[in-house]
Amino acid sequence: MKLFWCPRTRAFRAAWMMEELGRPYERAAIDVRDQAARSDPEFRAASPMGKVPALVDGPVKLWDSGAICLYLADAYPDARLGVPIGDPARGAFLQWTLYNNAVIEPAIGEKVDNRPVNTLQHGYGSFDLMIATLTGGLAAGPWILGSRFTAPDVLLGSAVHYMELFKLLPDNPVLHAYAQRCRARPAFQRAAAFEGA
Ligand SMILES: N[C@@H](CCC(=O)N[C@@H](CS)C(=O)NCC(=O)O)C(=O)O
Repeated sequence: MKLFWCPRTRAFRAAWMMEELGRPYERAAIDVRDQAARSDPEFRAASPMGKVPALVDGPVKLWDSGAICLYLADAYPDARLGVPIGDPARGAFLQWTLYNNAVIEPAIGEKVDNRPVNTLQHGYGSFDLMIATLTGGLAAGPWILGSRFTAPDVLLGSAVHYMELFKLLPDNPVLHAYAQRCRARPAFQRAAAFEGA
């Protein structure tokens, strides 16, 4: 597998997921802040929008962090980062895997850009509703599906970690403790080490 990656971007999630997966892969650094690097033909074939992360796995090409996590969890079940079709927990697995890119990210945009709240019209609800819903989901813990760490924890954990870093998290013991649990994982720490390299 080949992961197109750039430090201090959303590619962190995909690198963390690859480290959780524990399979060999190549990490190809693409500086997305540099137009020439973004124009690299091999990269653009993998990522039509010129964004990271992007993953190539044989004939499979994926260019969204949520899709990458979902694909890897399903394609490599031995890693036990997914929930098989037919398992009653599959619904919650899908719901929370999509929650980051569908709800958390646009809700952060609302907060950062100070946009007016319109819970009725905005598909993501609002920043406060996003936080309350995520907190409710993690109340039992320790992970979003309960006792087992799964792919959505990579996406949600990255989001909570970065919200904490950028001081966007309200005083919320459930989410702070979750961020700490995520940071304690060796795979998280390996992916974080790439960021600094
Ligand atoms: N939906 C994508 C968004 C990826 C994305 O926007 N990545 C940014 C870096 S954080 C990027 O590559 N930006 C470069 C550009 O758009 O020119 C995902 O989550 O994978």
